[in-house]
Amino acid sequence: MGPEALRVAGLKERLQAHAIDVHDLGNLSGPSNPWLPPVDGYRHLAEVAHWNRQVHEAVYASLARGHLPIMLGGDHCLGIGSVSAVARHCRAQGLKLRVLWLDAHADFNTSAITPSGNIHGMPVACLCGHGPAELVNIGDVVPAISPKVIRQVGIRSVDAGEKRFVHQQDLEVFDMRYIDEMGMRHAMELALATLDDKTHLHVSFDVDFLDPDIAPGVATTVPGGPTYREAQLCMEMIADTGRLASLDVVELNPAFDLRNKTAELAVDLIESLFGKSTLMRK
Ligand code: HAR
Ligand code: MN
Ligand code: MN
Ligand code: MN
Repeated sequence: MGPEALRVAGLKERLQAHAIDVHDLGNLSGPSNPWLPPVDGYRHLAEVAHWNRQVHEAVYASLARGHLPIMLGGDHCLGIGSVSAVARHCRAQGLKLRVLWLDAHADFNTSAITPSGNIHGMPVACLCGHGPAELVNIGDVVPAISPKVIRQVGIRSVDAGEKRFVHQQDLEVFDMRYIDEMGMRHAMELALATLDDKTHLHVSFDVDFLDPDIAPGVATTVPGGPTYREAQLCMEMIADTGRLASLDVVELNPAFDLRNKTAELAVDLIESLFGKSTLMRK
């Protein structure tokens, strides 16, 4: 339902209004959600692997055509397929990679430490090589990426074992405490530091990044997220780099939304990400 809600909220039309050429390639296809309990620490591993293989191929094909893919989820497990495709593209093109992970959660669980078995809590770990073969092997090499390329922003819910693993793997995290103390501007300056014209910037936008007061349309709300203005600034600063080359928009769940409010907000923020701003900047 997420992609449909973003279409209804006018994603394509709003980007076209900024003279961007948009092709909606429609929905990918795959198995339906079996709604079963976890098996060996994973829920729906076979289905998640199938969907991620589809996403990987679609994102890689889009990049190979020179396009900027926007992958609409679906949940954040799909970041495994998209980010692995982006990493493969960067290797093929000799580009550096920076991944901005905008999220309330670190998504760095493994089957041994997950409290839920939900794979949407594991994509960053899988991309860094910690996960089941079915997911870790989706790209061209294992691990698909190094933790060094990731910057996480907005984090405020990390499980106990996950905290230790984030620390051990030395992920660079700008959590809400950091944003409270230093401000979104400073966090984003550091998260976007050292990009150059050979850097591919991928943004993985989990809609639960946003404060639930402004974005109720997700299943896993966590209080205390970025406000509307902080989120706008975050997107505008990404746009200012001119390096955005691929995007995920995930975890939007219209069943929890109020009159498509969260989808409309996501579209508004995506517009900022593509360069809409109030005035011309000097
Ligand atoms: N950390 C929890 C778990 O692993 C919740 C993860 C929720 N993740 C998302 N995407 N909704 O970030 O179960
Ligand atoms: Mn989810
Ligand atoms: Mn996430
Ligand atoms: Mn999340």
